[in-house]
Amino acid sequence: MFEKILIANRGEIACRVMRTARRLGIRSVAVFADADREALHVKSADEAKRIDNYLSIDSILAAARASGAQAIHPGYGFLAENEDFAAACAKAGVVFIGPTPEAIAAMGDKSAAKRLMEKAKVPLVPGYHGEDQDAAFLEKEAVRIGFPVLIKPSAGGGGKGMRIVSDRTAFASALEGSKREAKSSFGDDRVLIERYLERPRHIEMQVFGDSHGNVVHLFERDCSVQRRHQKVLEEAPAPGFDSRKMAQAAVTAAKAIHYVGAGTVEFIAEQDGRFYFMEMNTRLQVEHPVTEMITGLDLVEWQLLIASGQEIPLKQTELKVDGHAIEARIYAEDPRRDFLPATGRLLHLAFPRGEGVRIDTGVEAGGEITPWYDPMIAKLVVHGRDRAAALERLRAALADVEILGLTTNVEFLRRVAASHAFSSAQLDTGLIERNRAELIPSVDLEPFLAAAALAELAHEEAEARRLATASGDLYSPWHRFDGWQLGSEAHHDFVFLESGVEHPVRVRFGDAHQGKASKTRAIRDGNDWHVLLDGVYRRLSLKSELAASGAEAAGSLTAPMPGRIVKVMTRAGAKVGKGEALLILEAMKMEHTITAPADGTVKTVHYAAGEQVLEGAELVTLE
Ligand code: MV4
Repeated sequence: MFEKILIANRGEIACRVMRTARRLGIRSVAVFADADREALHVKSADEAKRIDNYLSIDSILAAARASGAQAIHPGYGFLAENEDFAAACAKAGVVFIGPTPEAIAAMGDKSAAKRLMEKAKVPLVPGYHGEDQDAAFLEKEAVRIGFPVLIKPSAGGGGKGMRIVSDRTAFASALEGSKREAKSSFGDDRVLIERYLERPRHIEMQVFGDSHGNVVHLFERDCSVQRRHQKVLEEAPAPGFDSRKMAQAAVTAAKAIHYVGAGTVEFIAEQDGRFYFMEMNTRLQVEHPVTEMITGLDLVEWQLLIASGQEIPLKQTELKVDGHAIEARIYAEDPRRDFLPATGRLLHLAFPRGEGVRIDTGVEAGGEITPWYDPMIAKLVVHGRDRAAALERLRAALADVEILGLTTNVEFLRRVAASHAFSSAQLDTGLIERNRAELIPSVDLEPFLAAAALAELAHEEAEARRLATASGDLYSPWHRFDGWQLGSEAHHDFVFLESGVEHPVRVRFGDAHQGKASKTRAIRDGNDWHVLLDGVYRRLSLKSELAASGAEAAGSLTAPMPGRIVKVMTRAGAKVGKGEALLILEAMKMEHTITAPADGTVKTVHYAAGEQVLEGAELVTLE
């Protein structure tokens, strides 16, 4: 076994790999880009090396050499499925903890992978995945397959460049669109054509191969609950699905390419149970913990054993499913703004603990979610004796997640977990879209405004008390801290901003109403009140304070909120006068004109019309 490994990744998966390494007595080397100097994965490692970025093969191999690591775990994403990286590791004399470059390449090209699988008799969706890319020929193939068909880029995965075509007249332009997108995304415009399945389930099989020719499967995961190819909930086993034939097909697929290491064979399944090979992911997946929970195994340990040349530790007949597991991915994103990634500091972070609950995270309170990397905050994984028990644990655990500082999908996850569709396991890839109204309801801001207003009053009183004590002049009218009870004013007005909308609030003193008690947590950060009320988070900005500080004055050149640039009215080199409109940002269905704060010259325009921007993004640089 290795004595020291380098983890060429960041975030939760880097921390996850290090946990197993530590348990096995293996030293771990973290690598970090400048933005991650203080990150949890750096603190969790035995040593750490700075790299240029997580995609720099040279920089990572230099870190491996300098630290004396014998092997590299790539995690997922970044270089995990990069055959050049796997080959470069071999050339540098470092073990790549994963499959061979040949196996990565065999599955990287989706058309070639399907041809290989066809030869191995793994079931495929009826379609064409040959080399002939002539438009008229492909159209004839589509007619032969039968509409609706799906055009997919050969080089891609994950839905990019895919086009559904419902009849022959729409084929030619859809083909053009798919090829254009494939070319720009993958640098390769070859496509394949398949019959389009309307309501498929996404079911994938976990497999392992070793260098002695053994292959086993670790059962399936149902990942049907997705949103635009982003998985939301994953579970194992797949409810109501007999996976025995799929397991055989997955083992056949892995054997066909002499697969070594952890891999996932992805299928789509029709509601009647028929299934077809989609692609194979040649890495450890984000959702691997659900498999660990139902098998009681550590998949990273298996990866390390296999990479060091050992045999798979168990035979297929020794592998058993115990109970049911569900994973929920907690993201910094705003479901109410079409799941736009959210950025900011995690002001407060509390996760549930307890039997059958596992949290995999790579951040801590005080840490930041930046636009540079994936906005996943944590994976919450639960286990129970059956699906109902696991689901009950999921609901209880999600109710106990507390995150303040930025918008997350936790509320959305709670609603999915509570929905009839998910509870009754009516799983297919359209579950979220079909239930959108139930899953993303509009919310009543009133209790949040009340909580923020009261928190602000208490804050101002405490502040006045502090100033009075500090000044020594307890009688100055500027240093009143007698609150409202003794004061003559009958009310106090505030204006809060939430998602770009103003909300006036009047707090009246003296009226005693019987209210409803709520569990509330509020944190003030700058001019923002971060409020968690009965588990639901909202950020409310004090408008008057904003105006005073000028942070969001008319001339701000950063995006006041996430949105899309609809129009750019200036260009680099242009002389602009104070107040002149520079560009228009659309957010929350409103247009916001960004104007020049002073006379000057435009140095750089950072965005073009149509582009999405994150909150706080610099839009224009003036000089
Ligand atoms: C399909 C399909 C329906 N019919 N292929 C999307 C990404 C890629 N991995 C495969 N995908 C799909 N391929 C045929 N012939 C529907 C999807 C699909 C999907 C698949 C798995 C999980 C979520 C999905 C969401 C939308 C579409």
